[in-house]
Amino acid sequence: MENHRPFLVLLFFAFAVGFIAVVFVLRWVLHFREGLAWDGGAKEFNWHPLLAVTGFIFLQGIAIVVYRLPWTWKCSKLMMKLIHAGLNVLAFILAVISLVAVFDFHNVQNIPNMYSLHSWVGLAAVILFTLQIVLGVCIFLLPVSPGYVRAAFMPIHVFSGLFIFTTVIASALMGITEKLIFGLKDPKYKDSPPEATFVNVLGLLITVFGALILWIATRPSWKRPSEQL
Ligand code: ASC
Repeated sequence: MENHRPFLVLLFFAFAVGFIAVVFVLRWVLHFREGLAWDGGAKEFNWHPLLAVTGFIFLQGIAIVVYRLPWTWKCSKLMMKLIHAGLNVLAFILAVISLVAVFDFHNVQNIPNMYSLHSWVGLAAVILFTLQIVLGVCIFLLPVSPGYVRAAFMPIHVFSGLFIFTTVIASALMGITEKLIFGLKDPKYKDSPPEATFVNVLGLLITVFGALILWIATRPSWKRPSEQL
């Protein structure tokens, strides 16, 4: 029997840090900002960070490491693929709603779209994620592609998944910084009001969650036994 304890401790830690990040973003929009509504105003914008962190970061991170859970190794491979794909599709849906919220808010308020580096990197990540899901389903889930195609595509799928996840985190850090610079007027960001400190900590939590997921996903000895070859 292998010793799964280091893995389980780290996995629990990753889950806890990701969950706390979601709680932090919820407290940010409800306590420090205007709250949530679909009204074309600031409350509509607030869906953007909430759904991006919950879906595109937390759910995508969990989706990346589901194959590593020892208690799922008895489950069929198809079941695990469906869970991996399902979590990623859910992450995708939340990411798309978060984009609709921000575009709709900009259009109602006459704020230009797609000028910032945050928006370029973030939209690129959504486009690559779409491609990743479509190719992943076609190659690994549908019973159409032969084994050698799956084997050839697997390293690309793994690399692009980790790359997209990392890119989303980079985009979140830029978005957080932008929002603090735009949103904090009196006192300003540079005056370190409580909201600035709180949201800086949110950025750190997201970064630590990303590091833990990348570490867990890249340990060859923590793979599902049938895939350790
Ligand atoms: C799959 C699957 C795997 C890989 C492997 C190619 O669809 O279940 O374990 O692709 O066949 O690396």
